[in-house]
Amino acid sequence: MKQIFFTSLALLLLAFHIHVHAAPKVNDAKATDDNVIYQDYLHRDIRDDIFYFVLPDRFNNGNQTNDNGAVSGVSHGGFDPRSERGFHGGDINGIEQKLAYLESLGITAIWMTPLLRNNAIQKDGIAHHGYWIVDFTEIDPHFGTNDDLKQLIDAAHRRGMKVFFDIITNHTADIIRYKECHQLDGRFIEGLTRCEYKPVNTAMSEQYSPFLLDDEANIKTPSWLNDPQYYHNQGDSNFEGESSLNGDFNGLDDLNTLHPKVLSGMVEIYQNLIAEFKPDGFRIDTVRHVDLSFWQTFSPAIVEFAKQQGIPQFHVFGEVYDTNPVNLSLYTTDGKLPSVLDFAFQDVAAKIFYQGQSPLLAKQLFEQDDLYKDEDSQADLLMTFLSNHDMGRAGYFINDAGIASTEAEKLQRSILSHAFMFLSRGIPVVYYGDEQGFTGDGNDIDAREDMFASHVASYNDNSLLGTLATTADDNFNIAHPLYRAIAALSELRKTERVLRRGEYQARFYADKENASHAAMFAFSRIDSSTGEELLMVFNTGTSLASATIPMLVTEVDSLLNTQALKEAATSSKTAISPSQVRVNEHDIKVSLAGLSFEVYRVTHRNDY
Ligand SMILES: [Ca+2]
Ligand SMILES: [Ca+2]
Ligand SMILES: [Ca+2]
Ligand SMILES: [Ca+2]
Repeated sequence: MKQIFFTSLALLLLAFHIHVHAAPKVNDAKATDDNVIYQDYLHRDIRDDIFYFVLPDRFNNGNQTNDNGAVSGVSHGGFDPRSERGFHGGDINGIEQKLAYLESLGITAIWMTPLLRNNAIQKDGIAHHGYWIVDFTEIDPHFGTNDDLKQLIDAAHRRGMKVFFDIITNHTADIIRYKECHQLDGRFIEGLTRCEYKPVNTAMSEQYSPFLLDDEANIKTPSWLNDPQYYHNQGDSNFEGESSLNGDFNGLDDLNTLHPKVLSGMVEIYQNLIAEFKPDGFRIDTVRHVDLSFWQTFSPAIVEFAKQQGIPQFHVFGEVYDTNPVNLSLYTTDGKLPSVLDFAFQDVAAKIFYQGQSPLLAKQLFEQDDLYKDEDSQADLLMTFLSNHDMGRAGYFINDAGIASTEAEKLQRSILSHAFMFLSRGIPVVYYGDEQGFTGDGNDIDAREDMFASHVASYNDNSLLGTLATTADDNFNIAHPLYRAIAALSELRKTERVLRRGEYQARFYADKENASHAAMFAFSRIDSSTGEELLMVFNTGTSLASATIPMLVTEVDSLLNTQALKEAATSSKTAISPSQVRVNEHDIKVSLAGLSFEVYRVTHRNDY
């Protein structure tokens, strides 16, 4: 039998790599196809996209005259660049100015937190995040104008990039008060800080008595939103049971999404936005806090309307904040959403790459992929991510887990988890700032640092991964090792169609957690029509390990590895450790340095 043996000098941690494998083989015809795909945003399949999720307020300030929003009224004020909660000045113009930065990172789709006009200041904070909408037809003046957004979308489209809106149907800003909880001036009755949830499904069920302050009686647009009859009015959610569906999120007015007027009104609101702006898709907020029946009508109505508007690949994905694929998949099947954010993937990636738990978790995750399958959804439409604006960042989870012994190891863990995201099934979503090694102090506002030079003390005292810079500096560094790593992973994903379409197949997971190779795992992506296969091998442990993978192959070519991701970004030449792949009669044996991965193209034996 034919046997091929080759080795590469692979590097441990901060080492420089000498790449002796065959260079990636670029098929010219395929590269041309891919170029067409990546210019043609309108017809590009969503599985070909690479997302960047950004809070516009925290990204780039392109227009300092709008930093305080409207001249007066509820959408005025809140600019406070020293506060984690304040508006910091970033805006739509600012994103447009940085499209080249995103393009060279490999990004093909931008998802922005909501841009519609908000109630700028509420009892528990400031609307820098955009989730407190009062006007569903107009862009918030802190972020720009409707024309600014059209200009951004045009500029993105000229680069072949898609633009996604973050939409909300669950609630509006906190405008409605309850007589039982609030005084006539809107403040809580003395001694109260919230309105206890009143259950609906009991014999004693009752609602609160809603009222509006005189100067806020007509501030919502469209005007039907000002009528309290369209809201649940049951008080504040305690995030459990029925209150999760019917309760107010810290006072945010929870819409009665079972009311036909609310359903048709929300469909109309978002159809109008599609007609006006021609975005490429929606991310839907707080999906599990709205009745499933709402989504069953809303989602097909939106996708169908977008098609009529000439957006054939319009994509919708929901935020179902749940790590159980059984619960997530309920919304892509019964709920008729094309896709959801894959919180289960995030959970598993964090456990394996940040906490050092068993790679068997990945095997178990992917084994549940059939749950997502129906006529219009499947697991490779899931949106995979490692960090977000609510949970916190990869860099924070790595710090918090406490097992990384050096800064270099922390960087390595972030790179490795990003590789896992780009090489797994699903559509990768990079959280803004992760490519600059941002860490954050925790969740929510602690994970929303500025890309421009920040004035927030609690951000600026953080140490970032892969750089000596802090968030007090402007961080659009295209030489940052994470930026470089993500750019290389994006490039491979774009070049290798099988990474976007291939079927997942488990290739190696140790069956004993204490075995010497227990930290290794391997899976393939396979094109079922051509048999083309890429094999991904990961060593999630900190020391050199080997795995014997049962495969009948003649040839194994390396396409990308940890070291190649780092070679351009670091000049130190230390601790060199060999990685090897050897093809045997019935298997291949792969040895990898600690915290590294390698992608191989495998050629099957003819007699296989
Ligand atoms: Ca601004
Ligand atoms: Ca609700
Ligand atoms: Ca309220
Ligand atoms: Ca801090």
